[in-house]
Amino acid sequence: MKQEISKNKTVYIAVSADIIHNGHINIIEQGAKLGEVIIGILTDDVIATYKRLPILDYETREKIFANIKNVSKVVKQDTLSYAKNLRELKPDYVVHGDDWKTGIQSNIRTQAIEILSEYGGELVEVPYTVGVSGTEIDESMRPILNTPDIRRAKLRRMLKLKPYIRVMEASNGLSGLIVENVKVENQGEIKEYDAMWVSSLCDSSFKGKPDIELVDLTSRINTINEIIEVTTKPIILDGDTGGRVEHFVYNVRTLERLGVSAVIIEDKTGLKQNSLFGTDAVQTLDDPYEFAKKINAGKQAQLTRDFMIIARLESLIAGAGIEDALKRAKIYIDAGADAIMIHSKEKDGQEIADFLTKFREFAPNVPVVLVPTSYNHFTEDELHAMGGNIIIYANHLLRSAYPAMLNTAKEILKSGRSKEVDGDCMSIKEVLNIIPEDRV
Ligand code: SPV
Ligand code: MG
Repeated sequence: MKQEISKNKTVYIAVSADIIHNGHINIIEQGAKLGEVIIGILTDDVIATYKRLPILDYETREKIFANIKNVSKVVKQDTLSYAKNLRELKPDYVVHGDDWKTGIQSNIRTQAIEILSEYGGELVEVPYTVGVSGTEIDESMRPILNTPDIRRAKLRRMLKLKPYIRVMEASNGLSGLIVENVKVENQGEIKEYDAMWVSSLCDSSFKGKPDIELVDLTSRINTINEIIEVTTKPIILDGDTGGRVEHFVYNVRTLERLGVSAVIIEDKTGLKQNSLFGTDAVQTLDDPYEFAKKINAGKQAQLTRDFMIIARLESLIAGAGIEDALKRAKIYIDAGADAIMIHSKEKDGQEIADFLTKFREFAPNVPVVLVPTSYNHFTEDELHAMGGNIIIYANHLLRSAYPAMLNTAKEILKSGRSKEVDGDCMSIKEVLNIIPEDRV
């Protein structure tokens, strides 16, 4: 008799389930005792916004779940909140592991309970399956599932799934690890960096060299390899001017092979000077049609669909104005640029805003990269609202590391011993623990 009643009941279980483990199966089994199991699968964009890109895409995860024993139906859950699906499906039960009572998911739980009570539904919490953690399995699998092909494709996947991409400079293995692993919890959301920027300014500065294309590609590739070896996030390379067309085409393939996702090249010629000098240095803009040829040759040379060549407009840096930048943007997009970067060293960000308003009139869907080093009062959300899709913090790890190192060096000199800097330094134990030996 009991069995009969439960047949008419429905049970809703939401999963992201990139990696399926016996914890999921336990919950489905528990759910099946109560009624017909409907699985709500979180969509790729929802997962990408609250944690990392899923390893398996929605379609694959849907197929897998539809074929699991005791699952009657699979539906999309396209928000982190259960609200929409619960109101639509009105399941008799929601089944979830009891691990969501605390932590980041507790708000979602509270809301689900409220909605269930609107129509008399019930939340059933089953004890968390001890000994399996999806997060731990995910973390241990990511380095393995990180072939150059998978890694390279991540940037384009993110561009499709996320409102904007947050990028931080990484200039060696250690700073790569920071960008890879640092997370903060903010209003129920875990925030982390999406990708890494291998800056010419920082790569050169860490080598004690000026940012004038003196550090050659072989050396830049060593840096990239160092980062690639210990991280999984997509890499955007600052490719300076891209050099000669004849060299650029080879370099594109080298970068693709490594698993780099994008190279950004700037439309300057002659001795390259860092853009943040502005017109205090000689900034010579390339002929736009010559630069377009370089972009086009690169696009022809690339072997994969995923790799991106991004055209960086230096008109505002060189004092040539917004109209010049817009004209060039059109030419570079026609030549095949996958995105543009507009750079400015003005503090108020007005010329960036004005450029973007006009740019979006003729290129509504071309991704735009912004590097808000000077106009850093804007939040990411504001930059996104202005038209930015990739936001790069281009040099902040270098800029914070250098003064800290300098201060320590000075204090030891002053004191004639190192005791005074104990408070500024991490302990040796912490150093030894930054990098676990069994990472790979
Ligand atoms: C870099 O990080 O090397 C860049 C950005 O090219 S900027 O320094 O602002 O020119
Ligand atoms: Mg640079």
